[in-house]
Amino acid sequence: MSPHIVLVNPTIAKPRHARFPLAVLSLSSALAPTRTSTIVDGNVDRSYVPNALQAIEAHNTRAVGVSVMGGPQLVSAIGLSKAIRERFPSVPIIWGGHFPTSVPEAALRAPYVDFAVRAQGEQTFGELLDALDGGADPAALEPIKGLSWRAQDGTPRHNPLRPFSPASLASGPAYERLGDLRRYMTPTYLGRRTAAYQAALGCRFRCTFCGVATMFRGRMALPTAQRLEQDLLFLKERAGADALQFYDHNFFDREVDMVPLLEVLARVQLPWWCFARSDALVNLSESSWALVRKSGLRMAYIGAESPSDWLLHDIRKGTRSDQTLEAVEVCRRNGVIPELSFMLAPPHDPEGETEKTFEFIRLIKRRYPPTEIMLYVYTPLPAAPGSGKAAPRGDAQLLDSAGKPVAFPETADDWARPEWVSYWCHGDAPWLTPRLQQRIRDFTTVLGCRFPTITDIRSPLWGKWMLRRLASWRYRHGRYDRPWELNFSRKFVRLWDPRVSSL
Ligand code: B12
Ligand code: SF4
Repeated sequence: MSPHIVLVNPTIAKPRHARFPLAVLSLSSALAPTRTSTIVDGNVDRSYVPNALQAIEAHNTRAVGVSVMGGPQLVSAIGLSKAIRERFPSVPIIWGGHFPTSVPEAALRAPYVDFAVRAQGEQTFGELLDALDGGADPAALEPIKGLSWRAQDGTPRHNPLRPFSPASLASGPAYERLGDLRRYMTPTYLGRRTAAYQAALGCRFRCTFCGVATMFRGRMALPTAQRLEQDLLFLKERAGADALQFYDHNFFDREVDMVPLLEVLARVQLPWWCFARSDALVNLSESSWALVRKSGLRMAYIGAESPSDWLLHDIRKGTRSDQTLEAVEVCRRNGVIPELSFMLAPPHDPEGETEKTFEFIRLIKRRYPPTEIMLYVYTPLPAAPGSGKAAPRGDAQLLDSAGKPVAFPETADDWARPEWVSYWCHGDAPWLTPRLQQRIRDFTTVLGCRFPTITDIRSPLWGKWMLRRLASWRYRHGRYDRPWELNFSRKFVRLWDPRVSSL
C-alpha cells in the first residue's frame, strides 16, 4: 500500500450551510484502492487545522491536497498551509480547485504551496503522487498534464492542460468516506435535509467571465439515467435527504438528453433547485415542462447578467435580455421561481449599466414579484495559462476609479487581502467609485427589504413583514439613497444573504 494522503476542504461556510465536499470526496474515490486517504472538512470541523496536522502525523503521509476557491476559502487555505509547512516542512502541499486553476502562478509564488493542479483534479493528482513516490524528478513532472510546478531554479512551469474527462461520472460519490451524513444535510426552504448533488460535469458554454469556462473549456458530459437514479435513491432512502440542490453548472442541457434524467427526477420526487440558462428554459417543450412540474423543481438560478444585449454578446453569454424576460414568464407559468443573477458595474460604463440593470429588475418585479434577484459586481479574472479563455473586452486596459491601470495581485497572500477577497466574491471592483458602491449597497438594501428572499427560513415572519412595509415607499418612489431606517431595523432582523451561503 502506498503512503497516505490527507485531503482538506478549508472552511468556506458556516456548519449550518455545509454541503458535501464533493471535490475532496471525488479525489479520495479516485485514489482508492491504491492509496488510502483521510478527508478533513473545515466546514463541519472548526478544528480542521489541528486535526489535519494530527492526520498527517498519524499516518505515513506522502502529501496533503488542499481544495481552494478564491475568496474566503483562500484565506482559510493559506492559514492551513502555513501551519502544515511549519510543522512538517518536507510534506508536499498540493493545491487544486478554482483558485490555482485561474491563477496558478500566484499559488506557486507562495512558499507553502509546492504544486498547483489546474482544472479537473482526479487524474493529475494521481499522476503527481506517483511522481512524488519516485522522488519528484523533473522528468517525471513534465509530462503530467494540468500540473503547475516550480523548476529547480524556481521558475513556474505550467504543463499543457489535460483534456476534459468524464471518468468521474462512472461511479457515484463515496459518501461513506464522510462519516455522519446528517451534518451535510441542513434545513433550507426546500426541505429539512437538503442534499447537494452534481449530476453532469462541466458546461458547453464559454462565457468569458466564468470560472467554469476556465475549468472545463466548453466541454460537458451527462450521467446515465441509471447512475442518477441510483445516487438519488441512496440520498433519499439511505441518507434521509428530503430535498436536492444540484451543483451542475448548467442543469438543462440538450432537451433530448435531459428527458431521461427528468424522468428519474419525476420518479424520485424530491423538491429541487438548480442552475439553468434562460435559452434552455424558454426552448423546453411542453412535455418536458410537464416532467419538470411533476418532479418538483422549485427554483432555477439563471445567469441573467445584464439587460444590455451588447454586453451579453461581449461576454459570450449566448443569451439575450428578451430571453431573460421570457424565462421569467415560462417559470411563472410552470410554478418555478426564477432566481436571476446580475453583474453590475461593468468597467466600460459602471454607473450607466448599473442604473439600467436596476430598471430592468423593477420591470421583472412588476411582471413576476416572486422572482429572486442576486446582485454581483462584474469582476473578470485574468486569463488562466493555456485556458484559451478570451479576455473580456477592455480587460487589458481595466482602469480603476482614478483612471490608473488595474494591477491584479501576483501572490496568493495578495489575493487574500480583503479588497481582493471582495473582488473574487463579486462584491467590489477597483473601478467603482465610493458613490457607486454606496448606490449599489442602498439599492440592494431597499430591494432586499422590499422583497425578502424566500430562501430565508430563519428570519421571523413579523420581521420580514416589518421590513417590507418600511421599504415599500422607498422602492415605489425609487428613493434608495441612505436607507438609514432599514439599516437600523436590519440590526434586529438579520436577513439571509444567499450570495454568501447559497440556499
Ligand atoms: C458548492 C459551491 C460553493 C459553496 C462551498 C461549499 C464547500 N466547498 O463546501 C459555497 C456556497 C459556500 C460557495 C461560495 C462561493 N462560491 Co462557490 N460554488 C460552489 C459550486 C456550486 C459547487 C462546487 C463543487 O462542489 N463542485 C463539484 C466538485 C467535484 O468540483 P470542483 O470543486 O471544481 O473540484 C474539481 C477541481 O476543481 C479539482 N479540485 C478541487 N479541489 C482540489 C484539491 C486538490 C488537491 C486537487 C488536486 C484538485 C482539486 O478537482 C475536483 C474534481 O475534478 C460551484 C459551481 C460548480 N458547480 O462547481 C461554485 C463556484 C466554485 N463558486 C464560485 C464562487 C466565485 C464562489 C464565491 C467565492 C463567490 C460567490 N459569490 O459566489 C462564494 C464565496 C461566498 C462568500 N462570500 O463566502 C465560482 C468559482 C469561480 C472562480 N473562478 O473561482 C463557482 C465555479 C460558481 C460560478 N459558476 O461562478 N460556493
Ligand atoms: S453558461 Fe453558466 S456555467 Fe456555463 S460558462 Fe456560461 S456562465 Fe459559466
